[in-house]
This record gives sequence, C-alpha cells and structure tokens, in this order.
Amino acid sequence: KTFFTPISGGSTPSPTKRPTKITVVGVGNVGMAIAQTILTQDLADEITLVDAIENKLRGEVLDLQHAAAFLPRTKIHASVDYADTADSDLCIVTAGARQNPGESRLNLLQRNVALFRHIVPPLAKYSPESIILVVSNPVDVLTYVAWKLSGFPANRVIGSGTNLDSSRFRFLIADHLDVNAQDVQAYIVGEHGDSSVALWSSISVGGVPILSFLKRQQIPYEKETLESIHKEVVQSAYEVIRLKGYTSWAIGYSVASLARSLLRDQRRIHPVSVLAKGLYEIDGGDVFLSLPAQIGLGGVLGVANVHLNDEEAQKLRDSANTILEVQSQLGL
Ligand code: 6V0
Repeated sequence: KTFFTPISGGSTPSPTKRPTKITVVGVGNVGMAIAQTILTQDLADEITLVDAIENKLRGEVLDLQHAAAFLPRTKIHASVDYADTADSDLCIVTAGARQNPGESRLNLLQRNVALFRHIVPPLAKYSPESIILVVSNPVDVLTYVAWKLSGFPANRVIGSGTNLDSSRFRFLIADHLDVNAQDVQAYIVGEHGDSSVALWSSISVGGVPILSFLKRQQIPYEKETLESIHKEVVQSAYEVIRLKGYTSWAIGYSVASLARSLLRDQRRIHPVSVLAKGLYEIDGGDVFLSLPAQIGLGGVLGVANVHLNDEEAQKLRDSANTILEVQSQLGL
C-alpha cells in the first residue's frame, strides 16, 4: 500500500537532474551556522554533516531535521564515515582544534594540519570533482594545506578568506555614511587576520568613488578615520569572541553567499583566498590569500585586476610574506 493512489503513467520516474550535494565537516558553532543558512536559503538538495564527535553530530542533525516542516525540502545526513560524503559538489571544512591556554598559534596550526590530514584526503577521494572551501583558521595557510593534501587543481580549492572581513568593512562604511551596506563596494584583501589590507582607493558607494563622494557630501575625513575603520574590522572578530565566545552568524551568511555563487554559477566577485602566486606581483612562493576572485561552478574562474596604489600593493606583498613565513615552518 502506498499513500498515493497511482494514476496512469504516474509511476514513470520524472527526469531528474543530479541533486546538488554539500558536505560540511565540523558541526561546531561555525559549521552549524553555515549549515542552517544553506538550508534556509535552499542552496542544496542534500547536506551531509561530518564530525569526529558522533553524539553531537547526531543531535545537531536531529535538531535540524525537526525543522523540516518550516524549511525547503533538503535531505540531511550525519556521518562519521567519509564514504557518505561521496559525490559532493562542495565540501566545506570548518573542523578545527581549540586553542589551549598558553598554546602558541603555530602549535595550534600544527594540530589543525594534523586534523586536515584525516579530513582532506578522504574528501578528495570520495568527491574528486568537488570544490573544497576551507573556513578553519588560520584560513589562508590551511587552504594551502588543503590544496597540497587534496591534489586538486588550484581553481577548486578556496578559502573563505576576507569575504567576511569585507562584509564587516562594508557594514562599518555604510554605518559611517548612513547608506545601505549593499550599495557599498569595498574589498579587504590579503590575509584573513591582522595583516589584511583595505583597498580604500577602489571603494565606491552607489558607483561613486568614496573619496569624491565624501568630498561632495562635504563630509570631512582624514586618513586616520579611514585607518580606524580598518582597525575596527581587524578587531571585530576578537571583540565578538570576547563578548560571546565565538563568531557564527556572519561567517554563516558569508559562506552561504560563496556556496550560492559557486553552485548556482553566479560568477560574482568575492574576496576569497586563492593561489596568488604570480598575481599582483606576489612572487615569494605558493601562497593562498584573498584577492577579488570571480567564482562559479568551475570554482575560481579568474582574479579581477583591481587598481592598487603603491602603498596598498606593498601592504599586500607584506601580507603574503607574513603567510609564507608561517607556512615555511610547517615543513609540508
Ligand atoms: P568549534 O565550535 O570548536 O567546532 C569545531 C568542530 O570541529 C567541533 O565540533 C569538533 O568536534 C570538530 N572536529 C575536530 N576535529 C575533527 C575531525 N578530525 N573531523 C571532524 N570534525 C572535527 O569551533 P568553531 O565552529 O567556532 O570554529 C571552527 C573553525 O572556524 C575554527 O578554526 C575557527 O577559527 C574558524 N573560523 C573561521 C572564520 C573565517 O572567517 N574563516 C570565522 C570564524 C571561525
């Protein structure tokens, strides 16, 4: 007995396209914020969540499944077995070790590299055509590690990079000028972290370059004001962590926006971490850092050549060197 009474020809399967499948590794605060944003925005037909802690994983998935009546129809799986991630279109890695009291950043990084050795090779094995999107920190170095461990071409390994920093930047500029953040075009590039670079010279609001916009509105500004906005961006992650213990909502929306551009082939430009060697005069070695990249179904389609003034170009090369220095200590 079936619930529906079959009608003539009704049992013939309708032609279906292959379902869009996303895997999220790590169901901590960040992984779950990403998963729930992807669900509410209807970006996948299937989501597989993976974590090392089985009970937590099961609990998180049940909790999400219980919202089925309010969400677009998406199959949600939980597994500790990477075979269940097979044929994913996008693999998002948020798994990370927590910093122990007194532990150096380098030691934490080495522990995360050890985790990635258990995570990335099986993801690449079961979904050889997928795109890997790294979120775990330090995101630029770990994107390089994921590239090395996966054996994927560089266009299919991306770090969420400064997509989040740029959104914080746009929010602060919008707040400062009392305009809508969606009308602010502004990039932060380089390292996702302390050495990030704000591209003031190319910022525009509603298509108007910001510096002339400020002049026209007769809003006085000084270089220090601009720098203080950038400083606030860099500090904002620390501030959120100080206040609530972790960051989650903004990174959730930020990564969902990347998932949409990739899987729906939106070909939008996002500041994300890509292999930057040979671009913007970065030539110290294989380094991943954020540049305004066009992304779509094929992963990274290209990198926009935004005009940088001399100071910005130098800061970007310095940022690349900061990442390379950390990378050189890994012995990969
Ligand atoms: P969390 O809440 O501690 O979650 C981490 C999860 O990873 C836990 O559920 C662990 O069980 C899981 N995990 C650990 N080892 C493994 C493993 N081998 N396989 C599978 N799962 C494992 O951390 P939270 O979710 O807050 O942060 C996750 C990572 O994202 C950290 O590295 C953060 O620093 C990083 N973020 C990156 C951001 C960015 O802009 N790139 C922004 C925010 C946080």
